[in-house]
Amino acid sequence: MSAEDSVQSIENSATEAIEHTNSLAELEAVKVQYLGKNGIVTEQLKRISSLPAGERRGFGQAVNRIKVQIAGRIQARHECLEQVSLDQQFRDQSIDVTLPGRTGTIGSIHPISRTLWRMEQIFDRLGFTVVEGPEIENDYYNFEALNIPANHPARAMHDTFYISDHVLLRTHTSPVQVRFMKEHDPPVRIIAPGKVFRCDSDVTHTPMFHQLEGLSVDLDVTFADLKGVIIHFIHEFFEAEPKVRFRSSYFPFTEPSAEVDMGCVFCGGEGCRICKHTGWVEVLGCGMVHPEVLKHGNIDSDKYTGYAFGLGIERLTMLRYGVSDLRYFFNSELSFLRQF
Ligand code: 2NM
Repeated sequence: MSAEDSVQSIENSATEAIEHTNSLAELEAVKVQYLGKNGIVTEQLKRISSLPAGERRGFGQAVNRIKVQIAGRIQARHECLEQVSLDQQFRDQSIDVTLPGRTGTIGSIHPISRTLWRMEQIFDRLGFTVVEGPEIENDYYNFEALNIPANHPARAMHDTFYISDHVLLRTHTSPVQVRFMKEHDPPVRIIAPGKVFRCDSDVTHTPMFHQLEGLSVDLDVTFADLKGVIIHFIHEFFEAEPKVRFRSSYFPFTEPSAEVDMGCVFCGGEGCRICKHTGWVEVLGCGMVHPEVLKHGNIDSDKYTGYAFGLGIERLTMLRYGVSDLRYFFNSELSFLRQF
């Protein structure tokens, strides 16, 4: 093989090696192999001085020509591979603007709060104002002012959480209403919602639950007014017009007293588990405020009359949303809460 031919074959093999590289590292290795300090082309350049004088020029030119050629091909391949790796990097790091964004987790309103707000809206439209008061009470406001005598069963230790001799957790929100009556002359038209506490815990009772009590005191307030407000409330709250009945009952703080039932909204009165096959479900208690209670509220019971009512918010929420177990309201199960 002539010297020129062997130089040409170096160029050919270099070209092939360059074209077969698939990464910048592979290309760098080829570059070292041919153009490095001990590379194939470099070795040829070193040979020049040992050649006969007549061959040096032609051989030198040939080697230098392939050196420039190979360097140019390496450069071109370098740019190509760099572009490929850049494209890959862009693909890997690209942002898909069609993906849904990362949102924060949004909470929801607890069903008890929802129901309370609903009730407040309904009573607000009827002219009632929301009043709040302490959850820690004394026995005067929780019992005595409400005409619950010392020997009444509701006073027994097993119903009331006592903090000390005369201090306790309120068992109903009525003390709020007594406090309000003491400070305001009639007309009084208030609702008192909030937490109440009873030492009672089983499948249908929790030691803390929520109540809403209403009170209206004015001249000539009658049981008919009470009936009108209660029936209207039930129709609004359930967004239906079930039958409503007032059943004679007893509370120490009202006389006369009644418990209110409505036609079962689940079976339409046919009878089901919810209404224990009676067709009726109990909704609330109410009555005409006992004169003794008005007196404790500094209200002249010869001049004024009033009605009052009390309802359990958990119970009405269960009826309204068809919740089967009271404990769902308290165990913070997200799959339950997210439905509201
Ligand atoms: C009920 C039933 C009947 C009631 C009475 C009073 C007050 F303070 F005015 F005397 N507030 N709420 C009452 C009356 C509550 O709950 C079943």
